[in-house]
Amino acid sequence: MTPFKEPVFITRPILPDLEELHVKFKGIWESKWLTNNGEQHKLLEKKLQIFLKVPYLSLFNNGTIALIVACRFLKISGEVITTPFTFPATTHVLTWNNIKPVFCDIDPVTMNLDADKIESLITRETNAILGVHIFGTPCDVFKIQEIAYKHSLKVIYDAAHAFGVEINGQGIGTFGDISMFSFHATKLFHSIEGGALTFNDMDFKYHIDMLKNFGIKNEEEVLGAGINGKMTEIHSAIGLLVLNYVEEEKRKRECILKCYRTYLRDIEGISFLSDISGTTNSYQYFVIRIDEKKFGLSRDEVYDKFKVYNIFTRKYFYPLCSNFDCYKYLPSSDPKKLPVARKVASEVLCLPFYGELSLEDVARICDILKSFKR
Ligand code: T4K
Repeated sequence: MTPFKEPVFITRPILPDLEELHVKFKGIWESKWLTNNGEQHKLLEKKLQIFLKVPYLSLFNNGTIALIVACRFLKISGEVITTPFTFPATTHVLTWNNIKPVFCDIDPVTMNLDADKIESLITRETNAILGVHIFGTPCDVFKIQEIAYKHSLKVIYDAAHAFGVEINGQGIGTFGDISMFSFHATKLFHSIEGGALTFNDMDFKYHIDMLKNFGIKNEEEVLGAGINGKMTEIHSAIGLLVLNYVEEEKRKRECILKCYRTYLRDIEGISFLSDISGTTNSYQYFVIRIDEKKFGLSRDEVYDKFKVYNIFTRKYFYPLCSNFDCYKYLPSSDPKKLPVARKVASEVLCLPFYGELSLEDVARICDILKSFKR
Protein backbone atom coordinates (compact mmCIF):
# COMPACT_ATOMS: atom_id res chain seq x y z
CA MET A 1 0.00 0.00 0.00
CA THR A 2 1.34 3.44 -0.90
CA PRO A 3 1.50 6.32 1.58
CA PHE A 4 -0.76 9.37 1.12
CA LYS A 5 0.98 12.09 -0.92
CA GLU A 6 -0.17 14.84 1.45
CA PRO A 7 -0.25 14.44 5.24
CA VAL A 8 -3.64 13.35 6.58
CA PHE A 9 -4.42 14.92 9.96
CA ILE A 10 -7.10 13.97 12.46
CA THR A 11 -9.06 17.08 11.71
CA ARG A 12 -9.32 20.09 9.41
CA PRO A 13 -11.32 23.19 10.27
CA ILE A 14 -14.41 24.45 8.48
CA LEU A 15 -13.19 27.42 6.43
CA PRO A 16 -15.84 29.93 5.32
CA ASP A 17 -15.59 31.40 1.86
CA LEU A 18 -13.01 34.23 1.71
CA GLU A 19 -15.49 36.50 -0.09
CA GLU A 20 -18.01 36.07 2.76
CA LEU A 21 -15.24 36.86 5.20
CA HIS A 22 -14.42 40.03 3.31
CA VAL A 23 -18.03 41.23 3.45
CA LYS A 24 -18.23 40.54 7.20
CA PHE A 25 -14.91 42.21 7.92
CA LYS A 26 -15.89 45.25 5.81
CA GLY A 27 -18.92 45.76 8.06
CA ILE A 28 -16.76 45.52 11.16
CA TRP A 29 -14.20 47.94 9.68
CA GLU A 30 -16.94 50.44 8.91
CA SER A 31 -18.34 50.20 12.42
CA LYS A 32 -14.85 50.58 13.95
CA TRP A 33 -16.16 48.39 16.81
CA LEU A 34 -13.67 45.55 17.27
CA THR A 35 -14.36 43.96 20.66
CA ASN A 36 -16.23 44.44 23.99
CA ASN A 37 -19.69 43.03 23.31
CA GLY A 38 -20.18 44.35 19.77
CA GLU A 39 -22.91 43.49 17.27
CA GLN A 40 -21.25 40.28 15.94
CA HIS A 41 -20.73 39.09 19.51
CA LYS A 42 -24.35 39.72 20.46
CA LEU A 43 -25.60 37.99 17.33
CA LEU A 44 -23.39 34.93 17.82
CA GLU A 45 -24.54 34.57 21.43
CA LYS A 46 -28.15 34.62 20.28
CA LYS A 47 -27.60 32.13 17.46
CA LEU A 48 -25.63 29.70 19.62
CA GLN A 49 -28.20 29.90 22.39
CA ILE A 50 -30.79 28.68 19.88
CA PHE A 51 -28.51 26.12 18.22
CA LEU A 52 -27.43 24.59 21.53
CA LYS A 53 -30.94 24.80 23.03
CA VAL A 54 -29.73 26.57 26.15
CA PRO A 55 -31.50 29.38 28.06
CA TYR A 56 -28.33 31.48 28.60
CA LEU A 57 -24.89 31.61 27.02
CA SER A 58 -21.79 33.78 27.48
CA LEU A 59 -19.07 33.82 24.84
CA PHE A 60 -15.38 33.68 25.79
CA ASN A 61 -12.01 34.02 24.11
CA ASN A 62 -11.36 30.29 24.68
CA GLY A 63 -12.80 27.34 26.56
CA THR A 64 -10.08 27.23 29.21
CA ILE A 65 -10.65 30.79 30.41
CA ALA A 66 -14.40 30.11 30.31
CA LEU A 67 -13.97 27.11 32.63
CA ILE A 68 -11.69 29.08 34.96
CA VAL A 69 -14.41 31.73 35.23
CA ALA A 70 -17.11 29.09 35.81
CA CYS A 71 -15.25 27.70 38.86
CA ARG A 72 -14.53 31.20 40.10
CA PHE A 73 -18.13 32.33 39.70
CA LEU A 74 -19.49 29.29 41.54
CA LYS A 75 -16.95 30.02 44.31
CA ILE A 76 -15.65 26.49 44.19
CA SER A 77 -12.76 25.69 46.51
CA GLY A 78 -11.35 22.68 48.35
CA GLU A 79 -11.61 19.47 46.33
CA VAL A 80 -13.31 18.70 43.04
CA ILE A 81 -13.92 15.19 41.75
CA THR A 82 -12.94 14.89 38.10
CA THR A 83 -11.70 12.56 35.38
CA PRO A 84 -8.02 11.95 34.59
CA PHE A 85 -8.94 11.01 30.99
CA THR A 86 -9.18 14.44 29.38
CA PHE A 87 -7.22 17.27 27.76
CA PRO A 88 -4.84 18.97 30.27
CA ALA A 89 -6.98 22.13 30.35
CA THR A 90 -9.74 20.46 32.41
CA THR A 91 -7.45 19.70 35.34
CA HIS A 92 -5.32 22.84 34.99
CA VAL A 93 -8.45 24.97 35.37
CA LEU A 94 -8.87 23.58 38.89
CA THR A 95 -5.24 24.34 39.73
CA TRP A 96 -5.64 27.91 38.47
CA ASN A 97 -8.47 28.27 40.99
CA ASN A 98 -6.39 26.76 43.83
CA ILE A 99 -8.69 23.74 43.84
CA LYS A 100 -7.36 20.23 44.49
CA PRO A 101 -8.31 17.78 41.72
CA VAL A 102 -9.47 14.38 42.97
CA PHE A 103 -9.26 11.88 40.14
CA CYS A 104 -12.04 9.33 39.80
CA ASP A 105 -11.78 6.26 37.58
CA ILE A 106 -13.79 6.12 34.37
CA ASP A 107 -16.44 3.93 32.82
CA PRO A 108 -14.94 1.26 30.53
CA VAL A 109 -17.46 1.90 27.74
CA THR A 110 -18.24 5.64 27.72
CA MET A 111 -14.75 6.57 28.99
CA ASN A 112 -16.45 9.24 31.16
CA LEU A 113 -16.39 9.64 34.95
CA ASP A 114 -17.70 6.41 36.50
CA ALA A 115 -20.67 7.78 38.46
CA ASP A 116 -20.69 4.70 40.70
CA LYS A 117 -17.21 5.57 41.96
CA ILE A 118 -17.84 9.23 42.76
CA GLU A 119 -19.45 8.91 46.19
CA SER A 120 -16.56 7.01 47.76
CA LEU A 121 -14.28 9.98 46.93
CA ILE A 122 -16.45 12.64 48.60
CA THR A 123 -14.89 14.20 51.72
CA ARG A 124 -15.72 17.25 53.84
CA GLU A 125 -13.58 19.26 51.42
CA THR A 126 -15.48 18.25 48.26
CA ASN A 127 -17.23 21.19 46.60
CA ALA A 128 -18.08 20.01 43.13
CA ILE A 129 -17.97 17.40 40.38
CA LEU A 130 -16.30 18.36 37.11
CA GLY A 131 -17.31 15.91 34.39
CA VAL A 132 -16.12 15.86 30.79
CA HIS A 133 -18.38 14.62 27.99
CA ILE A 134 -15.41 12.95 26.40
CA PHE A 135 -15.48 12.69 22.59
CA GLY A 136 -19.04 14.07 22.83
CA THR A 137 -20.49 11.12 24.77
CA PRO A 138 -22.56 12.52 27.64
CA CYS A 139 -21.60 11.72 31.21
CA ASP A 140 -24.20 9.94 33.31
CA VAL A 141 -25.81 13.34 33.93
CA PHE A 142 -28.83 12.02 35.86
CA LYS A 143 -26.86 9.94 38.34
CA ILE A 144 -24.29 12.71 38.79
CA GLN A 145 -27.07 15.21 39.53
CA GLU A 146 -28.57 12.82 42.09
CA ILE A 147 -25.21 12.53 43.87
CA ALA A 148 -24.75 16.30 43.72
CA TYR A 149 -28.16 16.96 45.31
CA LYS A 150 -27.54 14.37 48.01
CA HIS A 151 -24.17 15.89 49.00
CA SER A 152 -24.88 19.57 48.13
CA LEU A 153 -22.23 19.69 45.44
CA LYS A 154 -22.02 21.87 42.36
CA VAL A 155 -21.77 20.21 38.93
CA ILE A 156 -19.73 21.63 36.08
CA TYR A 157 -19.42 19.99 32.68
CA ASP A 158 -16.57 20.34 30.25
CA ALA A 159 -18.57 20.00 27.03
CA ALA A 160 -15.62 20.98 24.81
CA HIS A 161 -16.33 17.97 22.56
CA ALA A 162 -20.11 18.00 22.80
CA PHE A 163 -21.24 20.84 20.55
CA GLY A 164 -24.85 20.24 19.53
CA VAL A 165 -25.28 17.04 21.56
CA GLU A 166 -28.79 16.46 22.87
CA ILE A 167 -30.21 13.93 25.32
CA ASN A 168 -33.83 13.19 24.42
CA GLY A 169 -34.02 16.57 22.69
CA GLN A 170 -32.50 18.50 25.62
CA GLY A 171 -29.34 20.51 24.95
CA ILE A 172 -26.31 19.02 26.70
CA GLY A 173 -25.41 22.51 27.96
CA THR A 174 -28.47 22.59 30.21
CA PHE A 175 -27.23 19.85 32.56
CA GLY A 176 -25.36 20.69 35.76
CA ASP A 177 -24.84 24.23 37.05
CA ILE A 178 -22.62 25.38 34.19
CA SER A 179 -21.25 23.80 31.00
CA MET A 180 -18.26 24.90 28.96
CA PHE A 181 -17.92 24.61 25.18
CA SER A 182 -14.68 25.09 23.24
CA PHE A 183 -14.67 26.78 19.85
CA HIS A 184 -11.04 26.07 19.03
CA ALA A 185 -10.12 25.61 15.35
CA THR A 186 -10.01 21.83 15.85
CA LYS A 187 -13.65 21.70 16.94
CA LEU A 188 -16.64 20.96 14.70
CA PHE A 189 -17.92 24.49 15.31
CA HIS A 190 -15.15 27.02 15.85
CA SER A 191 -14.31 30.70 15.93
CA ILE A 192 -10.55 29.96 15.50
CA GLU A 193 -10.15 30.40 19.26
CA GLY A 194 -13.19 30.75 21.45
CA GLY A 195 -15.52 29.17 23.94
CA ALA A 196 -18.72 29.64 25.89
CA LEU A 197 -20.40 28.95 29.19
CA THR A 198 -24.03 27.86 29.23
CA PHE A 199 -26.42 27.78 32.20
CA ASN A 200 -30.10 27.86 33.15
CA ASP A 201 -30.02 30.71 35.66
CA MET A 202 -30.65 34.27 34.42
CA ASP A 203 -28.59 35.84 37.25
CA PHE A 204 -25.51 33.89 36.12
CA LYS A 205 -25.44 35.79 32.82
CA TYR A 206 -25.05 39.21 34.41
CA HIS A 207 -22.28 38.11 36.79
CA ILE A 208 -20.39 35.90 34.36
CA ASP A 209 -20.39 38.64 31.72
CA MET A 210 -19.00 41.00 34.32
CA LEU A 211 -16.33 38.52 35.44
CA LYS A 212 -15.09 38.05 31.87
CA ASN A 213 -14.76 41.84 31.56
CA PHE A 214 -12.43 42.50 34.53
CA GLY A 215 -15.39 42.58 36.96
CA ILE A 216 -16.37 46.00 35.59
CA LYS A 217 -19.98 46.97 36.31
CA ASN A 218 -19.75 50.48 34.90
CA GLU A 219 -17.15 53.21 34.40
CA GLU A 220 -16.79 53.79 38.12
CA GLU A 221 -17.63 50.44 39.72
CA VAL A 222 -15.67 47.19 39.72
CA LEU A 223 -17.54 44.43 41.53
CA GLY A 224 -15.02 41.64 41.57
CA ALA A 225 -11.57 40.39 40.56
CA GLY A 226 -12.49 39.60 36.97
CA ILE A 227 -10.35 38.64 34.02
CA ASN A 228 -10.20 39.40 30.31
CA GLY A 229 -12.19 36.57 28.74
CA LYS A 230 -13.84 38.52 25.94
CA MET A 231 -14.34 37.29 22.39
CA THR A 232 -13.52 39.84 19.69
CA GLU A 233 -15.77 40.96 16.84
CA ILE A 234 -13.46 39.22 14.35
CA HIS A 235 -13.74 35.88 16.13
CA SER A 236 -17.48 36.31 16.59
CA ALA A 237 -17.84 37.05 12.87
CA ILE A 238 -15.85 33.93 11.96
CA GLY A 239 -18.09 31.96 14.34
CA LEU A 240 -21.23 33.31 12.64
CA LEU A 241 -19.93 32.27 9.24
CA VAL A 242 -18.72 28.86 10.40
CA LEU A 243 -22.10 28.17 12.02
CA ASN A 244 -23.70 28.30 8.55
CA TYR A 245 -21.58 25.32 7.49
CA VAL A 246 -22.01 23.16 10.59
CA GLU A 247 -25.04 21.13 9.46
CA GLU A 248 -23.41 20.32 6.11
CA GLU A 249 -20.19 19.33 7.87
CA LYS A 250 -22.16 17.10 10.24
CA ARG A 251 -23.85 15.34 7.30
CA LYS A 252 -20.46 14.68 5.70
CA ARG A 253 -19.03 13.42 8.99
CA GLU A 254 -22.04 11.17 9.46
CA CYS A 255 -21.23 9.45 6.12
CA ILE A 256 -17.58 9.13 7.12
CA LEU A 257 -18.56 7.68 10.48
CA LYS A 258 -20.80 5.07 8.83
CA CYS A 259 -18.03 4.24 6.39
CA TYR A 260 -15.46 3.74 9.19
CA ARG A 261 -17.89 1.58 11.16
CA THR A 262 -18.62 -0.60 8.13
CA TYR A 263 -14.96 -1.11 7.23
CA LEU A 264 -13.75 -1.71 10.78
CA ARG A 265 -16.68 -3.77 12.03
CA ASP A 266 -15.13 -7.18 11.68
CA ILE A 267 -11.51 -6.54 12.58
CA GLU A 268 -10.65 -8.52 15.66
CA GLY A 269 -9.07 -6.27 18.28
CA ILE A 270 -10.54 -3.00 16.95
CA SER A 271 -13.60 -1.52 18.64
CA PHE A 272 -15.39 1.82 18.61
CA LEU A 273 -18.31 3.55 20.28
CA SER A 274 -21.82 2.81 19.03
CA ASP A 275 -24.67 5.31 18.98
CA ILE A 276 -26.45 5.82 22.29
CA SER A 277 -30.22 5.63 22.16
CA GLY A 278 -31.84 9.06 22.62
CA THR A 279 -28.49 10.88 22.34
CA THR A 280 -27.24 12.72 19.27
CA ASN A 281 -23.66 12.43 18.06
CA SER A 282 -21.27 15.40 18.24
CA TYR A 283 -19.32 14.21 15.16
CA GLN A 284 -16.22 15.60 16.86
CA TYR A 285 -13.85 12.62 16.82
CA PHE A 286 -13.73 9.09 15.47
CA VAL A 287 -12.05 7.06 18.17
CA ILE A 288 -11.01 3.43 17.99
CA ARG A 289 -9.70 1.20 20.73
CA ILE A 290 -7.00 -1.31 20.01
CA ASP A 291 -6.81 -4.51 22.01
CA GLU A 292 -3.16 -5.44 21.61
CA LYS A 293 -3.64 -9.14 22.35
CA LYS A 294 -6.36 -9.56 19.73
CA PHE A 295 -5.01 -7.17 17.08
CA GLY A 296 -1.41 -8.28 17.42
CA LEU A 297 -0.04 -4.74 17.63
CA SER A 298 -0.19 -2.15 20.40
CA ARG A 299 -1.86 1.25 20.00
CA ASP A 300 1.59 2.89 20.00
CA GLU A 301 2.81 0.61 17.23
CA VAL A 302 -0.29 1.38 15.14
CA TYR A 303 0.23 5.11 15.73
CA ASP A 304 3.86 4.85 14.54
CA LYS A 305 3.00 2.68 11.54
CA PHE A 306 0.29 5.09 10.39
CA LYS A 307 2.92 7.86 10.27
CA VAL A 308 4.87 5.91 7.65
CA TYR A 309 1.76 6.26 5.45
CA ASN A 310 1.58 10.01 6.13
CA ILE A 311 -1.42 9.54 8.44
CA PHE A 312 -1.19 11.51 11.68
CA THR A 313 -3.53 9.95 14.22
CA ARG A 314 -3.65 11.19 17.84
CA LYS A 315 -3.46 9.41 21.18
CA TYR A 316 -6.18 11.53 22.79
CA PHE A 317 -5.90 11.43 25.82
CA TYR A 318 -2.60 9.82 26.68
CA PRO A 319 -0.95 10.25 29.12
CA LEU A 320 -3.64 10.62 31.78
CA CYS A 321 -3.67 13.98 33.60
CA SER A 322 -2.91 12.04 36.79
CA ASN A 323 0.46 11.09 35.26
CA PHE A 324 1.60 14.69 34.71
CA ASP A 325 4.48 15.82 36.96
CA CYS A 326 2.21 18.49 38.46
CA TYR A 327 -0.46 15.96 39.54
CA LYS A 328 1.23 12.60 40.02
CA TYR A 329 1.94 13.36 43.70
CA LEU A 330 -1.81 13.50 44.51
CA PRO A 331 -3.19 10.52 46.45
CA SER A 332 -5.96 10.09 43.85
CA SER A 333 -3.33 9.81 41.08
CA ASP A 334 -2.19 6.43 42.37
CA PRO A 335 -2.31 4.25 39.23
CA LYS A 336 -3.78 1.38 41.28
CA LYS A 337 -6.90 3.52 41.83
CA LEU A 338 -7.35 4.25 38.12
CA PRO A 339 -7.18 0.85 36.39
CA VAL A 340 -9.87 1.55 33.78
CA ALA A 341 -8.49 4.97 32.87
CA ARG A 342 -5.01 3.48 32.45
CA LYS A 343 -6.29 0.74 30.16
CA VAL A 344 -8.40 3.13 28.07
CA ALA A 345 -5.55 5.64 27.71
CA SER A 346 -3.30 2.86 26.40
CA GLU A 347 -5.87 1.71 23.81
CA VAL A 348 -7.43 4.83 22.26
CA LEU A 349 -6.53 6.28 18.91
CA CYS A 350 -8.29 9.13 17.07
CA LEU A 351 -8.44 8.57 13.32
CA PRO A 352 -8.76 11.32 10.68
CA PHE A 353 -12.32 12.66 10.83
CA TYR A 354 -13.47 15.75 8.93
CA GLY A 355 -15.90 16.53 6.12
CA GLU A 356 -13.24 17.13 3.47
CA LEU A 357 -11.97 13.57 3.87
CA SER A 358 -13.23 11.51 0.91
CA LEU A 359 -14.86 8.13 1.45
CA GLU A 360 -12.07 6.66 -0.74
CA ASP A 361 -9.55 8.06 1.72
CA VAL A 362 -11.49 6.54 4.63
CA ALA A 363 -11.46 3.15 2.88
CA ARG A 364 -7.72 3.50 2.29
CA ILE A 365 -7.04 4.39 5.93
CA CYS A 366 -9.04 1.31 6.98
CA ASP A 367 -7.20 -0.93 4.49
CA ILE A 368 -3.88 0.35 5.81
CA LEU A 369 -5.03 -0.38 9.37
CA LYS A 370 -6.15 -3.89 8.35
CA SER A 371 -2.76 -4.51 6.74
CA PHE A 372 -1.09 -3.95 10.15
CA LYS A 373 -2.99 -6.83 11.79
CA ARG A 374 -0.94 -9.80 12.87
N1 T4K B 1 -11.41 20.53 27.62
C1 T4K B 1 -11.27 19.59 26.67
C2 T4K B 1 -11.84 18.24 26.90
C3 T4K B 1 -10.60 19.89 25.47
O1 T4K B 1 -10.44 18.94 24.53
C4 T4K B 1 -10.09 21.19 25.28
C5 T4K B 1 -9.37 21.51 24.09
C6 T4K B 1 -10.28 22.14 26.30
C7 T4K B 1 -10.94 21.77 27.47
C8 T4K B 1 -9.78 23.54 26.20
O2 T4K B 1 -10.51 24.30 25.26
P1 T4K B 1 -9.76 25.57 24.53
O3 T4K B 1 -9.18 26.43 25.62
O4 T4K B 1 -8.72 25.01 23.60
O5 T4K B 1 -10.89 26.25 23.80
C9 T4K B 1 -6.10 20.66 20.32
C10 T4K B 1 -6.75 21.98 20.64
O6 T4K B 1 -5.79 23.04 20.72
C11 T4K B 1 -7.56 21.99 21.90
O7 T4K B 1 -8.45 23.06 21.82
C12 T4K B 1 -8.37 20.70 22.01
N2 T4K B 1 -9.06 20.61 23.26
C13 T4K B 1 -7.46 19.50 21.88
C14 T4K B 1 -8.21 18.20 21.98
O8 T4K B 1 -6.86 19.54 20.60
P2 T4K B 1 -3.63 19.86 20.16
O9 T4K B 1 -2.42 20.36 20.81
O10 T4K B 1 -3.83 18.40 20.10
O11 T4K B 1 -3.83 20.47 18.68
P3 T4K B 1 -2.89 20.46 17.41
O12 T4K B 1 -2.36 21.82 17.18
O13 T4K B 1 -1.93 19.34 17.52
O14 T4K B 1 -3.95 20.14 16.25
C15 T4K B 1 -4.47 18.86 16.00
C16 T4K B 1 -4.65 18.68 14.51
O15 T4K B 1 -5.64 19.56 14.03
C17 T4K B 1 -3.41 19.00 13.69
O16 T4K B 1 -2.61 17.87 13.56
C18 T4K B 1 -3.98 19.46 12.37
C19 T4K B 1 -5.31 20.06 12.73
N3 T4K B 1 -5.31 21.53 12.76
C20 T4K B 1 -4.96 22.17 13.91
C21 T4K B 1 -4.96 23.55 13.98
C22 T4K B 1 -4.58 24.28 15.23
C23 T4K B 1 -5.65 22.23 11.63
O17 T4K B 1 -5.96 21.61 10.58
N4 T4K B 1 -5.68 23.59 11.69
C24 T4K B 1 -5.36 24.28 12.81
O18 T4K B 1 -5.42 25.53 12.82
O19 T4K B 1 -4.85 20.55 20.92
